[in-house]
Amino acid sequence: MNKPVELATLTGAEAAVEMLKAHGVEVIFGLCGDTSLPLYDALARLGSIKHVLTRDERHAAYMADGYARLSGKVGVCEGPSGGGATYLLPGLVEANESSIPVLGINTDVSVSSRNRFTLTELDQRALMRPLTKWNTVLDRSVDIPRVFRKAFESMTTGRPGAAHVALPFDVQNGPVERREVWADPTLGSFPSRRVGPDPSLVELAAKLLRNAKSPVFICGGGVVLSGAEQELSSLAESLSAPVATTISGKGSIDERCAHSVGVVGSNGGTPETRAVVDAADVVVFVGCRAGSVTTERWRHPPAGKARIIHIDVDPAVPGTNYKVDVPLIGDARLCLSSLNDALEGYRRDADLSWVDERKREKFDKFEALARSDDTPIKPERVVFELSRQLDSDAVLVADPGTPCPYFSAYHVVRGTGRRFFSNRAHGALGYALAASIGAHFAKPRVKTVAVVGDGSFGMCVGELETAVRLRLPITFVVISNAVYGWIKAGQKSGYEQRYFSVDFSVTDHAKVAEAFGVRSWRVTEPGKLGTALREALSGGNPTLVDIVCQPLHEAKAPVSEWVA
Ligand SMILES: Cc1ncc(C[n+]2csc(CCOP(=O)(O)OP(=O)(O)O)c2C)c(N)n1
Repeated sequence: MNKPVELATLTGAEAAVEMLKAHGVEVIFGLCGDTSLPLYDALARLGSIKHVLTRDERHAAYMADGYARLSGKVGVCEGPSGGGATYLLPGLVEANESSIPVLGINTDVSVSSRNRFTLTELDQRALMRPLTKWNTVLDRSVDIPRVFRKAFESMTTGRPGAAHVALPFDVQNGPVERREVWADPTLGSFPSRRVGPDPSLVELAAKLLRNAKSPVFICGGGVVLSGAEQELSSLAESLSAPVATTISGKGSIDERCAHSVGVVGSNGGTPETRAVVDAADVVVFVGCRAGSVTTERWRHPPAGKARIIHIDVDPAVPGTNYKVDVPLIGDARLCLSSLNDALEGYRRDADLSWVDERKREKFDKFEALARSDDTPIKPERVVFELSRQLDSDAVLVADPGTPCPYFSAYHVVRGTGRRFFSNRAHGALGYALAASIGAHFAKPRVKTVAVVGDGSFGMCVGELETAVRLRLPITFVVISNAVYGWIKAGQKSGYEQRYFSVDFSVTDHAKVAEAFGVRSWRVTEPGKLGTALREALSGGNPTLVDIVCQPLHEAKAPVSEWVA
């Protein structure tokens, strides 16, 4: 018997929700609006997808980003037209540039209302085009299934990235044939459809590595994104090669092991880690763009000194910043695995104790500062006290300012995979609090902690309400110094201490958090830090520790340099 017509036809909003479900989406972060009413109604009626109501679309996108980084699945965020789109944008940009698949959905004014001075109308297609990997504004409801398939394929294949879909109000109400609603669910996770390297280039790279005297790996976010940690470790072992990482590459290798160098570059690197890079005669970049921060403006490694093998899934990356001897284009796991095969039976036994000595020098300096009882509390003390209390599987999210370079340098990741991250593409302040909420939804059983500066706190404080409403067991740590410290440190080192418009007034962040219903501590003495953090970390609800800290421009040995 033929099905009744009603059952064979969905509304556009229902089809959009079904397409998300078909790609395995379980949670969406977002904020309601007039143009989103059909979508919300479909989400309510069709069940199964959890909707996390946020207090700002910017943070909805950051939550989707944090969720994607920890779950390995596409993160989805949504908001209404106009301001909802402009507010969603910062998170999509960060995700796109950081190679994280995040789908942004903005509803929009009706197609029939376009170009008539309709409230909230803006050209979402033009707005999002330069900032996402793929985007569109729908004109017809029948295109919804095809558009969602394309968005997921685009986000999770090749170099992952963000996509944006605008759903006009009348498109949400238009018809879609149920039989058109289908998907390849593997496109909901990343990387999907891995591509391997050219075998002849693998042979060339293997030859270079066999002849190398002092090979060094520099790993970016690509290793963790691709899940290539095991292959990296096997290769590093057979070559007895040190493995350095970028900030996003933390988690590529267990930082306690003999091969690990730690983070290099101008944000989290130190002279000791730089020395290991400078000693290389062959540098292997893996899933790393060799950008200004990692290479300290292309000075480490110095151009022309070492031979370069560059592994990246994006063909445009190798050769952009260094003359490359062998480009290996493909998924990091497949490339490293091919190199392991090509080097089978080869073993280069080299003494790595010199790497260990450099690390010891670095951590001796750190510990001298970390044990200091000086007030205001030194950032090193904060890293020391927090790191030692975290379980090895805990997830730490660091904002720019003091948190990112200090935790990158001195928080030792025990184990592999994503246990530490920061928004390294654009480094917008105020990312970590929301990203930690997203991370929690991906891994609810592990402890999640966000460390933010007080400048950052001012940009994300509203989401404390989300954490309280949802009773999320996340600990927020505020490094409080009443200054945009990183910039003031730049004015000190580069502009003869002509401090200008960087100081702001002291806020009691613990009191602010308490007003939201967050259990909080304000710590001014180093001796009380350990207890406060222990109590905060053991809570089953959101907690916040406000730590009055030494500003960066007063630090004797700042961990990083200002590099424009
Ligand atoms: C949205 C945004 N605006 C401006 C900047 C430039 N910026 C980089 S670090 C920094 C200061 C950070 O201040 P705070 O969060 O208080 O941390 P601190 O450096 O004092 O530890 C600023 C303003 C930025 N990264 N993001």
